[in-house]
Amino acid sequence: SNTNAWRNILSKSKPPLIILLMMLVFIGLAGCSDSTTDTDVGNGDGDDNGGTQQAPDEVWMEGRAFNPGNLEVEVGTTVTWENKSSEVHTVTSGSNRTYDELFDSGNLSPGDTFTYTFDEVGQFDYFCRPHSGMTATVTVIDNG
Ligand SMILES: [Cu+2]
Repeated sequence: SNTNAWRNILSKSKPPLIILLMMLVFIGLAGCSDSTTDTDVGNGDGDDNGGTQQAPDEVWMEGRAFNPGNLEVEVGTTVTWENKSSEVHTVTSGSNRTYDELFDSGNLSPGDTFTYTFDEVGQFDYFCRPHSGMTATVTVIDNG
């Protein structure tokens, strides 16, 4: 029967054929499981949903720091902050830990995002209300 024929082939060429079959199965599985693409790169719409690639208009809260600490963007850019840490943070505009009433995210839980559109050129300092060491800057430029 067919089954016996296969059994013969497998037993006569034991290691090579079985290894070849296993490699084919492995390659097939690897080809189907490529799920590393981040659909939010670059559009800054705040729906990153845990993507692993940071877009040029994103600031991540990692540990107790904003990363990057100084983000430079073109005027008109909507910046997205995403809390990648395990603590609550805020994105609160102002220097010397004093709110200047431009933007304030309120409490951002792990995984939460906040967006703000910078319509004017300048340097915009901001800080996190719960963590005294957590300050950063967005520098807005106009390249014409
Ligand atoms: Cu914080």
